[in-house]
Amino acid sequence: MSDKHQAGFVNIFGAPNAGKSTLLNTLLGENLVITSHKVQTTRHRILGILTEPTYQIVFSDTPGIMEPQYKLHEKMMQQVKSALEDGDIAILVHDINLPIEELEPITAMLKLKVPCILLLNKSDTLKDKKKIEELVTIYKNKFPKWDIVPVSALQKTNTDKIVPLILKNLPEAPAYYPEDSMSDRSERFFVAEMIREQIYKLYHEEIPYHAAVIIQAFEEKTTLNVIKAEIIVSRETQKVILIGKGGSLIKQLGINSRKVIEEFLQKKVHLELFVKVRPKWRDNENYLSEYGYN
Ligand SMILES: Nc1nc2c(ncn2[C@@H]2O[C@H](COP(=O)(O)OP(=O)(O)OP(=O)(O)O)[C@@H](O)[C@H]2O)c(=O)[nH]1
Ligand SMILES: [Mg+2]
Repeated sequence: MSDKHQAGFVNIFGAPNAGKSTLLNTLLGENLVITSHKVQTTRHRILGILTEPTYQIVFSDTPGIMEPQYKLHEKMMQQVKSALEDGDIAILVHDINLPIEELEPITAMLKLKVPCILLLNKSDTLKDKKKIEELVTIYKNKFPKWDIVPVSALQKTNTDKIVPLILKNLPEAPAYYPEDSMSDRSERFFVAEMIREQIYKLYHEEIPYHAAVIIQAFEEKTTLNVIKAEIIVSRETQKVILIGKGGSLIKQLGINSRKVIEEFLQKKVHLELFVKVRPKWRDNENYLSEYGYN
């Protein structure tokens, strides 16, 4: 038996909503990072670690690449840049329904110097298989050095092709993380993210974009965990919407969040949610660093 072991960093980049986080979850076989049908769901670089006997792939999910409008967005783009610095391989996720031109600002920003796998995602939405082949040819002509694969991250179509392509270029190295670690982030971080995911599901329009979630207390008792979380919004009117008539919506948010958190922690949870208004928090350095965006 050969004792070759490969390990390295594979960063997942792309436009907002391309399906980067969905892809990471599919590759890990686990719902680690949050997803939503709205843009700008992911705000941090989050590691997702896939360990097998002969290799360890340290994936990074990153925020969707865009022109920053707030300091929060600038912080998000810094997270993308930090992933650029230590990558061995890049995965670029592109919605197959979008024109090829929409990749230009992204490749211009990334200036990739590492091997790249371009995934034409959401291929399940194109019923005409011939059209998929045609598109692959067009992208291959434009990016001759890259591996190009049409996939569906959601339906898990063709996603089994990705790891073998990574292993083609992954360096020989010992594992970077213990074999049982799934991420670099804490349970508290993922609990805050799960509440944010439920906010994306329950509220419409601008609310999710203005909301941050901070875990104030995380007490592990023998039979249950007591978790207190603050939801930060930018305006009084958003607080009113978040709470809902007679507290009905915040109550629903608590019920939905508790359910997923209990599944994640495999333990009963007592969850308390508080809403706070912090005007213009998305443009305030102090708030941003207090809320973990640095
Ligand atoms: N039909 C279809 N939908 C997909 C596929 N992959 C992702 N989606 C959907 O696209 C939306 C965005 O997915 P995310 O994984 O959150 O996208 P993202 O690139 O991480 O987005 P940001 O974090 O906002 O940059 C969600 O509603 C997903 O369910 C796919 O292969 N097919
Ligand atoms: Mg995402």
